Amino acid sequence: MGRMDLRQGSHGIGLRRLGTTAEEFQQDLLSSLYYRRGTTVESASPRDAYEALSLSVRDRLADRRARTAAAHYASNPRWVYYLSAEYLLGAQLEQNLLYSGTGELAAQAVKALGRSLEELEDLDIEPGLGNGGLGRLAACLVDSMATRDIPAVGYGIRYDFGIFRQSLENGAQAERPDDWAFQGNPWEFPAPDDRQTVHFYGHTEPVAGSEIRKRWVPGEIVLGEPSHMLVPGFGTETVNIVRLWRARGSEASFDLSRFSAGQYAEAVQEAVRAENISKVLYPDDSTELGRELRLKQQYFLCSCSLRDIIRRFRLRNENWDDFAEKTVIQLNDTHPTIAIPELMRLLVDEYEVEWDRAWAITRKTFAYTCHTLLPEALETWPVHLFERLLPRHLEIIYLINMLFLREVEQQFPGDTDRLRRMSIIGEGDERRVRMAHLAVVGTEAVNGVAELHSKLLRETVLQDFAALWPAKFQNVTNGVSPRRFIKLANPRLSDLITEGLGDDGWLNDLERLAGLEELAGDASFAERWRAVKRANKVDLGAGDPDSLTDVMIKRFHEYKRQQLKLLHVVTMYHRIRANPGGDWIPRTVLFAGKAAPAYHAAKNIIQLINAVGATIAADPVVAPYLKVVFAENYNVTLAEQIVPAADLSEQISLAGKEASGTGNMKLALNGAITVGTLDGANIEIRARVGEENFFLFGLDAFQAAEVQIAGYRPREHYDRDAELKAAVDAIAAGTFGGVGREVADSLLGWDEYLTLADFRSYLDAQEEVERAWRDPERWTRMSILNAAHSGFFSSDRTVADYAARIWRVAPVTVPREP
Ligand code: HBZ
Repeated sequence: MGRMDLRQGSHGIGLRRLGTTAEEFQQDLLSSLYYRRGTTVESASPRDAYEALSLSVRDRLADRRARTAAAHYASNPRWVYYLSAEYLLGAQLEQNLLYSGTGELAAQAVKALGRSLEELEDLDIEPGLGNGGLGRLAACLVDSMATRDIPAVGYGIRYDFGIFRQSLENGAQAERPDDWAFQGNPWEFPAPDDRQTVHFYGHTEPVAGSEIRKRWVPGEIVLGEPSHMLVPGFGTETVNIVRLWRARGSEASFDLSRFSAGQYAEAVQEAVRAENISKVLYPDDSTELGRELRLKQQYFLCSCSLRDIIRRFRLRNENWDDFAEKTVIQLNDTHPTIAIPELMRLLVDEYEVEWDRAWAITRKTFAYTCHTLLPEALETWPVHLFERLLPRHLEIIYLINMLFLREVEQQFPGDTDRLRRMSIIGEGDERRVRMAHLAVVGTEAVNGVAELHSKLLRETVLQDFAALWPAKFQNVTNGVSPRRFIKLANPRLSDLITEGLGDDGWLNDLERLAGLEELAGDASFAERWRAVKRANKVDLGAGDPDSLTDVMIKRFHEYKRQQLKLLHVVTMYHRIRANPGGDWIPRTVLFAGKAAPAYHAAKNIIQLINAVGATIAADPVVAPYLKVVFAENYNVTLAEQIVPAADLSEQISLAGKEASGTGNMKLALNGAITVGTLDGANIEIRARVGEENFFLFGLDAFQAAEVQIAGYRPREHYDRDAELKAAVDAIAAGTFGGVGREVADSLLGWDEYLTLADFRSYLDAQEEVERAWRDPERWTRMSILNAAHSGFFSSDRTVADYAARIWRVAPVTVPREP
C-alpha cells in the first residue's frame, strides 16, 4: 500500500476484474482459501472459511478504494481529518457484505464450503476500541462521511486490548482482557511504509538566531506503525479509511549486548515500554485519571496523525498558507487536543514558519467537539507531568496562553478574575493544563452534541469563552447510522419499512421515514409491525415475547441512574407481592452495560441488579410477571440484537447531565417508546415524535440546578413517600444482598443525581406506560410514529450539518467503474 493509495488507482495495471456471478464469487472464495489461507476446502477450519470469505469481500471494496484514492488525488480537495482516541466500529463482515452488495453471492458461495453465512458471521469479532457513545459516534460519523462522499480519514489508536470483556461472577462484574485480534484481523491493511517517529521526554535547546524556535532533544523515541480499515459509503462509490496507529520500539530499543549477556528481560525492556503505549484502551468513560501513559497515548496519536496529514498535504500542495484551506481537523473531545501545540511545534520548529502565521493556520485548521458537562470528565494534566513528558509543548502552551490572556485583557480590561477563570493553566494546589480551554482557544469552532448540551456549554462550563467569541459556539446534534442500526440490526423491520414506503431509498435519506405516518393508522400494517417486534423478541430470547420488554442499555454511571430503574423494579416487586391476584402487566426488564473497573459505586449497582433479579426469579408469586435480565458484555454486536426487540427505552439520566445519548435514537428508530427526562437529545426526540408518543417525567435541567442550590435533602423524599421508603429500606436491609447497604447509604446520604427527587414522577410515568401497553393499537401507533419521526437522527444528517456549518467541505464524486 504505502503512498500508492493516494496517487493512483488500479486502472491501466491490467488487474483481473472481480466477477459478479455466484460462480465467480465462489472461485474467488476458493482462491482466497487456497492462496491466502494456505489451506483447502477439505481441511479448512471454520476460521479459515471466515477469513477467506472476509478477504474475498474486502477485495470487492478494494477497487472502489483505489478509485476513491485516485479521485481524491486528482481533485486535491479540502479534507476532513477526524481525530479520535476511540472507535467502536462494530462487526465488519455483515456490514461490508451489505455495503459491497455481495450478500447474496456470498451466501451461495459459502455453501460450497459446506458452511452457512450465519455461522461465519458469528466468528466475526468486533474491534472494541472504545468505551461507549463517544467511540460509537466516531464510527457512525466515518460511515456517514463516506456515504456523503466527503474526503475524510479517521485517525485513531490500534489498541492491542480493547474495552474489557465483562462477565458476571456471583452477580458481580468481572473483567477480562479483550484480545480482539488474537486470531488475526482480515479487515486490516498494514502500511509499514508510512510509519512515523514519535518523541517523548528530554529537554529543549535554544536555536541560534531565533527567539521563538527551539530544538527538542528527546529522551525516548517510539515508532508509530499504521494500518487501516476500509470505510465504505452506502449507495455510493466512496471508500474512505480509518487509519490506526500501533506503537513499536525502534531498532535501537533492542539491546543486543544485554541479550548476549543473558539479560533477556533487560534487553527488551525499552521495546516493551514503547509497545505499551498502544497496549490497552483506558476503560474509564467519564473520569479523568491523569495517568502518564494516557497522555502518552494521546500525544502518540496526535504526533503520528499530524505528520501523516502533513505528508498527504505536501503530495499536492506547497504553500503553508493553503494548509487551513485544504485541511480541517475535528477533535473528538479533548483527548486529541495536544494536536494543537503539536501542529504549532511542527510549523514553527521544524518548518520554520513564523509564530503568528503558524498560529493563524492552526486556529483555522482545528474544530472541537465536546461530549460532556460533568466537571470530573474535563481533562486537566499536571504541569509537572507535561514538563517531563512533553517539555516543548508546555513552552508552546505557555506562549499560547500568554497571547490569549492578552486578548482577553484587551476585551475586558482589569478583570483579573476572568483571566484566572479562562487561563489554560489552572492555579490550584497543583498547576494543571486545562485541555478544554486549550481546545477552545486553538480552534475555529466548538460544538456540543445536542441542543440542550450546547446551550449549557455556552451558559455554564464555557460561559466566559462564549462571551468572548459567541460565533465560535455551535450545536451539532448527534446521529446514528441507519444502515447498521436498522437495516443490519433489524432486517424484518427494514423489509417492512421498504415495503411500506415502496423502496429502500430511506436508507440514505432517513427523513423519508415520515412516510410511515400515514401507515400508522393502517390496521394490517400495524399488525405486521407488532409481529416484527414479537419475532425480534423471540430471537433475543430474553424473556416472554409477549411481555413488555423494558431496556436500559448503556454504560453504568450514577448520572445515568440505573439505580432509579432498580428502585422501580423493587417497587413493582413489592406491589405484586402485596397483591398477587392483581392485573399485572408482565415485564422483562433488560439491563446491559459495563462499569469502569475502578468505579465502585457503579459496580455495586450492577451487583444489586443481579441480586434483585435472582430474588424475583426465585419468587413464585412475582416471577410470572416480572423478570430482570442482565445481558453480559454489552457491545455493538449485542446492541444490534437488543435494540430491535425493545418496547420501552429507558433514558432516565438526571436532566443536564447526559450530553446527548445515541442509544435513545437507535431505540426510537426501531419503534421503542422512550420513558425519559428532558435531557440531551431526549428533548429533540420528544419534539419530533410528539409529546403524546413519549413518556416524560422528572425535573428539568433548570429545576435540578435549583434543587441543588437550595440544598438537596434526599431523606425528605424518603420520609414522604411510603413506597420509596419501602424500596430503599429493603435494599438497605440486605434483602437482596450485602451491597444494598452501600447503595442505600449513598441514596439517603447525598444522592448526587437526585434519584429520590425524581422517583415519584418516574413511577407515574411508568403507570402511563402501562396504560398505553394495555391498548395494543395505541401502543403500536406510538411505536410506528416514533420510527416515522426519528429520521432527523441519522448520522448522515449530523455529517451534513458538520460539513455545511463547521467543515465547509464539498463532496467529491468517485466515478463508477468504467
Ligand atoms: O458521548 C458520550 C456522552 O455521554 C453521550 O451523551 C453522547 O451521546 C456521546 C456521543 O456524543 N460520552 C462518552 O461516551 N464518553 C466517553 O466514552 C469517554 C471516554 C474516555 C474519556 C472520557 C469520556 O476519558
